[in-house]
Amino acid sequence: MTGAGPDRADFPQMANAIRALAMDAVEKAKSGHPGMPMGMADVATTLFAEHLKFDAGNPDWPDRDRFVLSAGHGSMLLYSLAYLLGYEGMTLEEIKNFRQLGSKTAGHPEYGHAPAVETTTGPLGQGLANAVGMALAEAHLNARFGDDVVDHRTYAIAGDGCLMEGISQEAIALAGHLKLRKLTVLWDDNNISIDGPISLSDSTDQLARFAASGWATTRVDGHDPAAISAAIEKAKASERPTLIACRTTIGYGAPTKAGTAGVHGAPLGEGEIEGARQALDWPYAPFEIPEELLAKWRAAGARGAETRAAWEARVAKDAHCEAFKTAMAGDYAGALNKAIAKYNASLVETPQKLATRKASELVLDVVNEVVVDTVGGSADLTGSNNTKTKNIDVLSAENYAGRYVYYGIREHGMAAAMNGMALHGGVVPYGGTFLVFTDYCRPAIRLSALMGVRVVYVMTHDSIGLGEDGPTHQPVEHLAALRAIPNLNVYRPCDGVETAECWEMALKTIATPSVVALTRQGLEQARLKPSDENLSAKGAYVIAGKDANDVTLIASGSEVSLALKAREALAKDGIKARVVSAPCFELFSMQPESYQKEILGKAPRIGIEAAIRQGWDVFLRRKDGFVGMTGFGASAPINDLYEHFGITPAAVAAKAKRLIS
Ligand SMILES: Cc1ncc(C[n+]2csc(CCOP(=O)(O)OP(=O)(O)O)c2C)c(N)n1
Ligand SMILES: [Mg+2]
Repeated sequence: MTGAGPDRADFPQMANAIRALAMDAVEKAKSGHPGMPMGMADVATTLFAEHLKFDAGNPDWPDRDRFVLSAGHGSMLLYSLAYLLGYEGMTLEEIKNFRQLGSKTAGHPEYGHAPAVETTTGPLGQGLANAVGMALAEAHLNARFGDDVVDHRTYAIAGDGCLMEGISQEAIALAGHLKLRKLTVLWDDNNISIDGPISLSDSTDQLARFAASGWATTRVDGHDPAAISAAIEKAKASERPTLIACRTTIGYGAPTKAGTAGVHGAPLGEGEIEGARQALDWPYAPFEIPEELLAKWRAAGARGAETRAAWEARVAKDAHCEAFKTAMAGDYAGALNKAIAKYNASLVETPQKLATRKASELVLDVVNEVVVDTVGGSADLTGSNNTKTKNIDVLSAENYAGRYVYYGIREHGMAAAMNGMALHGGVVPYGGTFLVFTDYCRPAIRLSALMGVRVVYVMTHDSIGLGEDGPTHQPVEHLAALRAIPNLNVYRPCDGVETAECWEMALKTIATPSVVALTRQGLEQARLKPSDENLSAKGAYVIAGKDANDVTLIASGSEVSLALKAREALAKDGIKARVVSAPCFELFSMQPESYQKEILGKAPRIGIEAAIRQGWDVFLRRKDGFVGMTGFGASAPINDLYEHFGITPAAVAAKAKRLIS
């Protein structure tokens, strides 16, 4: 196993080093959260010095245990650990620059900024659900590649806040159901949140709640390393995920503020820090860590080096070595290119009228064959989202090697778990629900984008085109709301060919998540000519009337065929309309100005989308027109709805005539 670490007798002073750095850094920054790191210092010390499998010299070692600080406000806990353990780049200077522009030590842990930060946390509860995704990815890869290649655990520190957030219920229920035994949650059970004692707002029996979802549970004194260690040891042997309730004192060591909300999120102040130094028997200057103690921490950081080296040697000889490396690299561009081009050529040869959700399923048949590392799923809408292809099995507690997760009616948990899976690496997660319920996923989608991870959100029933289910199910503002998220590509393909192109792009953009918005209703195939190029890759392109210059009709998804019909109607009156298909606004915005100008031309423009106009300024100027929605939809058959809301070829043609007259 891992090499010998420091002696348990050293733990109290090692933990005090975390406390001191947290106090000092928050004081210097004049902002931050000292209470949580001071309270959880003993738990973190015990975990990192005795249990966690990691090598500070190789933070990206694929078989490391994952550690998630779900209570992200306690970021100084993670930064202190990273410095003390000797992660490269996490210097004392960085600690002193806590919360300053350009430092690695941002207010909350930001993925990609600093080593040891496995995920961005801060929005409470997200980290917990990320950890479930990481444990799920581990279980899957372990089943595929065996213990010799993949065999690690996932630990998360969660606070009262994480456990109160609704997402925690989705996450723990999913983890319990899937029996993710290598997942351990260390709950900072300190009875305090910002407004005061937890009794102000909650009286849940958390252990009973977790147990009801199939978890093993235990309670320890979070300031007793022996007890903490024994509980972690027990968790390692458990057949179920484990919750360890760690009873702690927030701001442990602060003479007057410990145990109160006052220590949660503000500097302690000079006098209180002085008192804490005395109470903790910590006679050192601010940011000073005695050399001998630092050496003990550094020894803890190097504990896993031998295990890591042995793993590398073993994996190099393993039969799964190549497949594992391919999975971890996650670059499928070449293989996808060929497969999608071939598939699209077949569609052009035999055009099909398809709902794009069905087209997505057909493309996924191809994708899942070529990209064997996808793990799909849906939040209880498998038959509607068309996310399960015939060639993949169900991933369950009995078959972790499966590639399809029945996430249950847990959109938020699904989205956050997919973030965890993508962060873990080795799998490419995609998952579906109705587009209108992106609202239920939004906090996690935002984090996919902020972190820059490849998650594909398959969002069907993308407009009033879904018909009778009515306005609760008909997205109108969702495309705009999603397009407002930076670093998120929102695709709305118009037919089978574009659907395949959009899927190809979604899988190729490794540092950007994607939403693929798909129709319930059937659409005529709009792309009928062969093309060597992925035309959707530039976000928008001319689909008809390249040389027309009276009016330019720009549409996405289901409205492209409508624009093509309007073009025909206008032609009868001698008006030449160009039609631009715009499957991805974000990719179009990234094109050079010359391309954008060439596509849009100089004529008056009309945007057409069965959604609100907001966000269309990518294409439309003040004087241009828009045909779409201005309010909620209604419950009725699809044709009646399009007629009722005036989204018809005739309405577009009439608007075009007004614009150019
Ligand atoms: C989703 C979300 N809502 C609100 C906040 C603001 N917030 C940060 S910490 C916190 C209290 C958390 O309490 P707890 O987890 O018990 O942390 P402790 O005070 O024990 O450190 C709140 C409300 C947040 N970060 N995320
Ligand atoms: Mg608390």
